[in-house]
Amino acid sequence: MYSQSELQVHGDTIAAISTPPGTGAIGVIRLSGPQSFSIASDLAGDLPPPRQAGLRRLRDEAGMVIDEAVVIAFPGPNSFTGEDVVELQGHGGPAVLEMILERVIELGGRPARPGEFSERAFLNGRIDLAQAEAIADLIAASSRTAARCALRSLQGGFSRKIQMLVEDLIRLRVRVEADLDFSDEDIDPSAAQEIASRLEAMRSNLEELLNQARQGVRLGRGFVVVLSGPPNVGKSSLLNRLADRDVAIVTPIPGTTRDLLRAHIEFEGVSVEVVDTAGLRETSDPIEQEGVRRANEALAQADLILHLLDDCHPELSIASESLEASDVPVLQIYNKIDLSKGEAGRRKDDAYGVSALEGTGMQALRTGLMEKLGLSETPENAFIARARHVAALKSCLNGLCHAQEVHAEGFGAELLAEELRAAQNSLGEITGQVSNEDLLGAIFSTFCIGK
Ligand SMILES: Nc1nc2c(ncn2[C@@H]2O[C@H](COP(=O)(O)OP(=O)(O)O)[C@@H](O)[C@H]2O)c(=O)[nH]1
Ligand SMILES: [Mg+2]
Repeated sequence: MYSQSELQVHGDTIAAISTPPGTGAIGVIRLSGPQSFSIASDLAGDLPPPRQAGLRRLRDEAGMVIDEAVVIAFPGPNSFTGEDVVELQGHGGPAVLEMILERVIELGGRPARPGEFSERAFLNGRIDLAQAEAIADLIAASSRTAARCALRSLQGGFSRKIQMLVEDLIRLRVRVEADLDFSDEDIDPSAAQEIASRLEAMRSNLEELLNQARQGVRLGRGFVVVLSGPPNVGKSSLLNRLADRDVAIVTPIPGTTRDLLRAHIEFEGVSVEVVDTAGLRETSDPIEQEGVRRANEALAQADLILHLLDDCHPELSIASESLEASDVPVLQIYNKIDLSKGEAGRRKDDAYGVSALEGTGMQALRTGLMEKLGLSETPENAFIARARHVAALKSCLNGLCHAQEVHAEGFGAELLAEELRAAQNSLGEITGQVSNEDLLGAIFSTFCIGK
């Protein structure tokens, strides 16, 4: 855990080109640290008043003008990093920006490591770890929904929920630890009941948050929908329909598709990858066998499985281990209703009749697919999350479940307090209240320079 004194170690001033490489109308160089203002005024002369833009000439050592730039100074602690920050908005050519950066380094700046600005913002308490990650997620967002959800995390939507749970946990710990002093006396049954119901309430809040975080991970990376079913039922035809282009080869020959085929589709601002697979069947063809193996692998990792059957022969399905063993949700689709004269659209909750050939029933299927992915109405409070957050929430949930057992079986306040402390630590890992250098290094090193 970072203590207050460690916040003071940043004696140096970091600098980086914060706009992407290449040419642009403007390019921004950012400085952060105690010497930011002195370096900037050596370069640009008098600095404009705090937070106000001023046009300045940036000069090299010999007094030659390198560029004309808009200069803005943000005094700490109310800056992005919490330190003195300067932004130099010069012309966006790589040569110009490099000359400016070089001069900043000559004047005492140090090139920033990837993510170092965000890391300093975290270490100085400007943002927590989940918010720092949300900056990277917002920049990397590939769909509008992902961007909106990342912004919500950046603004603290996710962190506040974690904080509320942490506070609940702290209150309960205080309550339980107070009992430790009276451990010789009999515990009041009504107090035990109260603790049990508080534990239960926390567990259910945590489960809800875990579900939201799982959805947040999918929103960040996009959803994966995998087509499966016996050969020749029309999986590749359905892929082509969903993608609205000719992605996969379609023939009347069973076993046409072997490799996994992927098509990126944007459904209502959310990125969805639809994966076509080899039909599942027993086969002696080694190529097709490998296809079936890959199909099963893809099925196990899907967010949703579209399981196709031929509506003329719905009995021709083969049991798939991955379908039965996994907890991946499944939509059952009866294809070729043009031949079977079957019912189009939704048949029952998770079953749809379509004709991939003629396109009938597709709208109902698309709607059902969005619903099943939990995307029909992206809730106003959806946020982006990472696998690391899900793991920490799971470990907190485990801790709470243990706490419930310990409490129910009357193992005593000491053990209960210990379980609650562990549960709270798991939550602290998400926001960085509990962290270590390795974790921080792993997180910030994936950022790009200047962030
Ligand atoms: N009549 C009819 N034929 C279809 C339909 N969907 C696919 N087919 C045909 O069924 C055969 C197998 O289709 P394909 O998409 O390759 O099936 P896959 O093996 O499951 O990928 C092809 O001849 C398709 O033209 C449909 O909805 N109606
Ligand atoms: Mg196919």
